[in-house]
Amino acid sequence: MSPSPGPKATRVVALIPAHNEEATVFEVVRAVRQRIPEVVVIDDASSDRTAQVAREAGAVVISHAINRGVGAALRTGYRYALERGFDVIVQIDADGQHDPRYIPQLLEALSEGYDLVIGSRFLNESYRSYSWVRRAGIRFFTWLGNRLGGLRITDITSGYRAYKAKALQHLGPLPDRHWAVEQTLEAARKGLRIKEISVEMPLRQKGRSQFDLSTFLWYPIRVADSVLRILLFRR
Ligand SMILES: Nc1nc2c(ncn2[C@@H]2O[C@H](COP(=O)(O)OP(=O)(O)OP(=O)(O)O)[C@@H](O)[C@H]2O)c(=O)[nH]1
Ligand SMILES: [Mg+2]
Repeated sequence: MSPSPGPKATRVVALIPAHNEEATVFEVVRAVRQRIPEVVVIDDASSDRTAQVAREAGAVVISHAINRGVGAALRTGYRYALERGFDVIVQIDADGQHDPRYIPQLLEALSEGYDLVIGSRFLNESYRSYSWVRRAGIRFFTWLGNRLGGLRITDITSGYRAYKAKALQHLGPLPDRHWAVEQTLEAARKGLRIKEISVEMPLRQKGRSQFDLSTFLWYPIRVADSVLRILLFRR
């Protein structure tokens, strides 16, 4: 008689959205691979050597033909992870702001029963290095998400997250940009269990931020659009 199979091992994948991050992506991929061997970099049509450098560091690289934004890059990554049957997805930026040493804590919180774990810079002092405009924006959108989603979180815009695939597959597709408020609100309204952990998140040292004047001006409009869409159409 053949032995009965043991419990199925949890398959974890790390997704790293990247746009022109050749200065940091090698180190990030290397450090993530020490904790999660399967790393996928979604190269959002970088014009520098991001894709080559990520491949040299051992990541699978999926390249967009044109630049579409962080949310679109994540959409590509989620599809990859769900189609291949991964159980857990860890999401981490390519610019070095998200220290991979927090990965075990994110995974630990998932195994405690949470569906979505968010790394918060507001549970420690690192939020202080951000400009007041950015802090005020994060605080406002977090307040809005808490009010509308019945949550008690502190950093709704953080992109450092971990998900159970079973939970993620219930969420609708992300918008191309400014995806975080929409995703968190939808997750809350669909009853996903959400937890934050404290993550130190220094300012980006290299490369170029997604935030420029036009991003700042569009941000509230895009978020308002997302919030309305969730409230009206996604239940
Ligand atoms: N800037 C930018 N980043 C993208 C894009 N697509 C994917 N990314 C990646 O998405 C992640 C988050 O983007 P960031 O520009 O770091 O956004 P942020 O952390 O909110 O902003 P900073 O604190 O200024 O770095 C990074 O790993 C980027 O490389 C894009 O179209 N533009
Ligand atoms: Mg960043």
